[in-house]
This record gives sequence, structure tokens and C-alpha cells, in this order.
Amino acid sequence: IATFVTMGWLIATRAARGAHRTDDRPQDVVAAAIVDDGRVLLAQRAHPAELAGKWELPGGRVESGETHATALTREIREELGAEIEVAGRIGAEVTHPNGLMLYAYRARLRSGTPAALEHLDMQWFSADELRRLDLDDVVPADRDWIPELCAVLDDA
Ligand code: 523
Repeated sequence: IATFVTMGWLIATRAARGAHRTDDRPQDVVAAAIVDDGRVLLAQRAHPAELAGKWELPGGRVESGETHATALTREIREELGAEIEVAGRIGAEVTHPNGLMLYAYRARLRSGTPAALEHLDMQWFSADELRRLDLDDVVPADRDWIPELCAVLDDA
């Protein structure tokens, strides 16, 4: 019996370690560049304190079992109360200092009117307005995406 108990314990601890390793994988965060009428929607973060008031592409963490597209559609529904259709990637992925991996996607509105349900504010930016935006007012991880966003808007 002791042998079976020991074997059971070994299997259980290995399984727990395996599960733990899965949790340690860099977590994906997805962000939407919703483009409408030649403008992109940026939202002003409400939290944490060091990011509060800074502009970001709205989005959030991908939960287990979700694709990037389903996660982004859910986040935009929760944060802005609108339905989007997710298109291709935009810009390069960004590694956050805390280990998160951030991915930006182009998107367009399917239905609903976006509203800042969880953000301090939101605003539609033209390419010129984006170029004039002070990068200090942008969430650090999102700064690299600005040139690519301008290019997308110039083509829109
Ligand atoms: N970012 C970020 N830029 C950006 C987003 C959507 C998120 O730098 N455009 C960072 C900010 C947080 C982390 O990614 O450190 C998680 O984003 P958050 O808070 O918008 O995602 P949630 O709502 O899924 O996660 P919690 O608030 O932590 O529950």
C-alpha cells in the first residue's frame, strides 16, 4: 500500500508541476486597432496608477481556451460595449517588462457605438492627431505601434 501511495503522490506532484509550468508561460495580451472613417480608437487607462490617464489600444489578457480573436472580441464587448470583427496583426509583438506578450490587431466595428465603460475616456484619432500625440501620454508598450497605426490610417 505504501508503494501505491508513494506512486500516487509522485504522479500528483508531477501533474501539479506540469500545471504550474503552463501558468509560467508568457501570457498573451491582445489589443485592438479599431479603424473607422480614417481614424483609430484609443482609450485612456483607468488603472494601475502608473498607467492611469495614458492612451492605449483597448484589449486585455487572453484567457485559457480562447483564440486571440475571441479574446479581443470579448474584451471590446466588455470594455466598450461594441462588437468588432478582428482582422490581421499590426506592428510587431511587444514583450512587456512583466513578461506579458502584447499583440495588436486591426479591427472594424460590426455593431454598437463604443463607449468608455472601463476607461477614463476614449477618442478617435486621425493619423495627424496620432503624430502630434505626446508619447509620454501613451502606455509604454503601445508606443512602438504608433508609426504602423499612422501608416494604416494613411492607407485607409
Ligand atoms: N497592456 C498594455 N497595452 C495595452 C493593453 C490592452 C494592455 O500595455 N494596449 C498591459 C497592461 C497590463 C496588462 O497588459 O499590464 C493587462 O492589461 P489589462 O489590464 O487591460 O487586461 P485585463 O483587463 O485582461 O487584465 P487585468 O486588469 O489584470 O484583469
